[in-house]
Amino acid sequence: MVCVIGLGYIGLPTATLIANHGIKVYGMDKVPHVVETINRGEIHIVEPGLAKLVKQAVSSGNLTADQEPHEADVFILAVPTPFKGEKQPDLSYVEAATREIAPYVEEGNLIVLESTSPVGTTERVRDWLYDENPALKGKHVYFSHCPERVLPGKIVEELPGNDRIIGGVDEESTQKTIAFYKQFVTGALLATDARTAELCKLTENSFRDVNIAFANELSVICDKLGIDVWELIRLANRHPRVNILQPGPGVGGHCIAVDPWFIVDSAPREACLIRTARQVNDNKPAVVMGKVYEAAKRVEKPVIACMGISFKPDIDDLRESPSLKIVEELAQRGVGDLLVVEPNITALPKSLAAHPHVILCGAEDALARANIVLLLVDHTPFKHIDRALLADKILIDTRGVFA
Ligand code: SAJ
Repeated sequence: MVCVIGLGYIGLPTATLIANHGIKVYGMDKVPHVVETINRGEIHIVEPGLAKLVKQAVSSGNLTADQEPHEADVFILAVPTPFKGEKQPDLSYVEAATREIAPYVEEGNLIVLESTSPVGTTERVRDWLYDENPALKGKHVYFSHCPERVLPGKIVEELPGNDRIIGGVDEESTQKTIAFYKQFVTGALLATDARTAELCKLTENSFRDVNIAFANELSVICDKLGIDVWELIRLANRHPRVNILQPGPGVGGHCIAVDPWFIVDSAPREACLIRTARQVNDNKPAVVMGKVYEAAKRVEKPVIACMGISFKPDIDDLRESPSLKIVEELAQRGVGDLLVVEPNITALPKSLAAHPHVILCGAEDALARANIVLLLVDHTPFKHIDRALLADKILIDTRGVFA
């Protein structure tokens, strides 16, 4: 029996995968709507292919959701780890979840932390658990970190297939966790200790952030020097050992823009490159807005087609989206009429909906009316736009779709 705490983007697919391997799973979430939706066999998040699997898991009787935890052999913590204040990790959800399961934990149980966490968190989970349930002290309870590594949009494929890092607070915990994940993960299960596993996950996302920052910095340098950054990167990447990522309007989502700060917080003096990369990426929306203000000065009545507001292509996810942030600021500053084209949503988010100069419209309509085209997200349909429609417009292409 398994109890999964937190039924969001990671907890729900994980609970579902395990349940569909014939193991009884109790999913726990504090939000009544989430629990009710899942118990109807439906989902509350957007993730391709997941709905069918949840339906299967619930109708088989192997997946049940509840607002309370449940006794189990294995407890998986999949709760958010955002940051607070001056970019410090907020572990309050992990601590609350640990204290909540404590009365249900028995000798021999395994507690797995999947949430992306700063170094030392798995050990803190152990300490919080013993603090809440002192009767367990001296008995064998196992604790591991097994960080989630799936790409939103590809979770169904990546969850069973990706290799996993498994780090216990001791060797027995590591081995017990590997034996558990073997039942439903086909990727390799790589053993280490808890602290290395924690830093490994943070390292993966920081690696990506630093590399995106390199591309973003190049785009700013190229603007200054009058060079086409897309051509530059294409050419440089023909070197056998160069592989530059793509510049954009900034880095969005919950992970890459957050996790590097956990390293900076743990080693503030040492993590210079990682901190600078974060700053470069966080500054990119301002660079894009500067270009829009310049363009707006050159036309009498600016009408701006804002192409895409999600945080990455071909999804409807607007969370921590730099593109959305740019459009919100342009709206607040009253730069002109904003025609938002976002093929993956049917209504504008609240932050834009009430604004008199912002409307959601189709690509054709927007391109017909705009004098400035601001390409923010490389959605697939945008790649097929007839270039002739852009001929008389000022084009600001943050993604190189038209390059
Ligand atoms: N981006 C660029 N240029 C690029 C690649 C990405 O600007 O060349 C931007 C995207 O537009 C987006 C942001 O970076 O705004 C992040 O997108 P992403 O697709 O790179 O990653 P996420 O945030 O959806 O998922 C990441 C993944 N981590 C890595 O690839 C190392 C995923 O495997 C993790 O599980 C996930 O974070 C997580 O939950 O931590």
